[in-house]
Amino acid sequence: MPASPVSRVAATGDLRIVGQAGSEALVQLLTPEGERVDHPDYVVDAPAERLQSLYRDMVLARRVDEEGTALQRQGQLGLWASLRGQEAAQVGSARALMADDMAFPTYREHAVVLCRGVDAVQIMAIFRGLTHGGWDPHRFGLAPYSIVIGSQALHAVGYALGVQRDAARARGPARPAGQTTGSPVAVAYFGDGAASQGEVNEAFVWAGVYNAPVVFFCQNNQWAISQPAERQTRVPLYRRADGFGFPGVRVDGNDVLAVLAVTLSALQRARDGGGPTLIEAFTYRIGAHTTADDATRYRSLAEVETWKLKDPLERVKAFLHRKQLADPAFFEQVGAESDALAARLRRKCLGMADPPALAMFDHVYAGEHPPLRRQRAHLAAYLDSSPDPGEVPR
Ligand SMILES: Cc1ncc(C[n+]2csc(CCOP(=O)(O)OP(=O)(O)O)c2C)c(N)n1
Ligand SMILES: [Mg+2]
Repeated sequence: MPASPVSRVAATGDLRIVGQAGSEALVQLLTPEGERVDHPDYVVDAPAERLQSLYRDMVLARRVDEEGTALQRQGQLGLWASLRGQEAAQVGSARALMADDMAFPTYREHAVVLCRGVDAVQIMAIFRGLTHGGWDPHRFGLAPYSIVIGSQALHAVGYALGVQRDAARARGPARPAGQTTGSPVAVAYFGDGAASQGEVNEAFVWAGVYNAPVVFFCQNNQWAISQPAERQTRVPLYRRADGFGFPGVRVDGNDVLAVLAVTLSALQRARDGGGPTLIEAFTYRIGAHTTADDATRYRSLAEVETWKLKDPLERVKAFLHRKQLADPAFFEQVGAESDALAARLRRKCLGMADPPALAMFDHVYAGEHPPLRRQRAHLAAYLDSSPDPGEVPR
């Protein structure tokens, strides 16, 4: 298929994208050793500032993740789902998005959240159990986290179909169905395990049949809690797209440049009315599933150590060093920024006030209804009567 053009890609920076999704091999532009390699379908011309900025995003995301893990261990958060190892997959894809695109994350997309402009403090508030959502989805072009595996793939397709219909209505009935040039795109993030869910497969059906402007971004981090990826599929995940009638591409998920290039291309395709793409970002979950999991019970240390050698941050750092695209002052400045962010996060997190217990009933339904009213009244009466509000009501 022809190269994806033009205007929206140009608007995202000095990246030159050639080619299309559908390549058989793993797309890689930066090796684990930090060497630039060519790919016949994806050519990226990334200036120093853009590489520095991607590196900075990944450093800050990793730091937020480290603080999240530490705060959970100190009893300040109820749970934390680590993104360690997946920084390139998340930053590369999120930095390809335009402001009016809409991302639908799982519970692990902290770097995506940061790239969309949300304060990391809001992520902490979620894992501290203080908010139902954490941010305004419309303002940030980012749906709330979804714990229900795979559900957000259907949400993304529903949103994409809405975008498609809005565009069709705005432009008049003469437009061919699926023609959405320049329109926003929905991006569904999900994992290798979620790829087995009915919702994800139903989302593929709808997206394929209606040519929806959606990108399915699967982070194959090799594990779904304790289930290895080979228990989810007999073919590489990206090839599942064939059966639904749209292209699939497997990208080195630890290579931020390759992820950026592949995602930009898929987004452009969707904007041009070309329909969905499945991107499989081949990566690895370095940490446990969450702080409630002990990964040493089901996987070997050797496997983890092998993947650590493919660290997404180190390869960009090595490239920046080797090509003298960043001086020591840059790395010092990023380090200082990361320290300041961590200190602010800790201070803000520890200072968060508990919401009133009755606030748990707010915003659960669009409107009030009798059972909800009864439950709220029951809890209110209990709280009034009990000397110890921490006690579970019977
Ligand atoms: C519908 C549903 N079923 C089961 C679970 C429990 N669960 C939470 S995470 C998870 C594994 C998800 O694995 P994957 O999609 O690979 O994402 P990862 O956690 O590796 O990022 C499961 C089964 C859930 N949250 N929702
Ligand atoms: Mg997984």
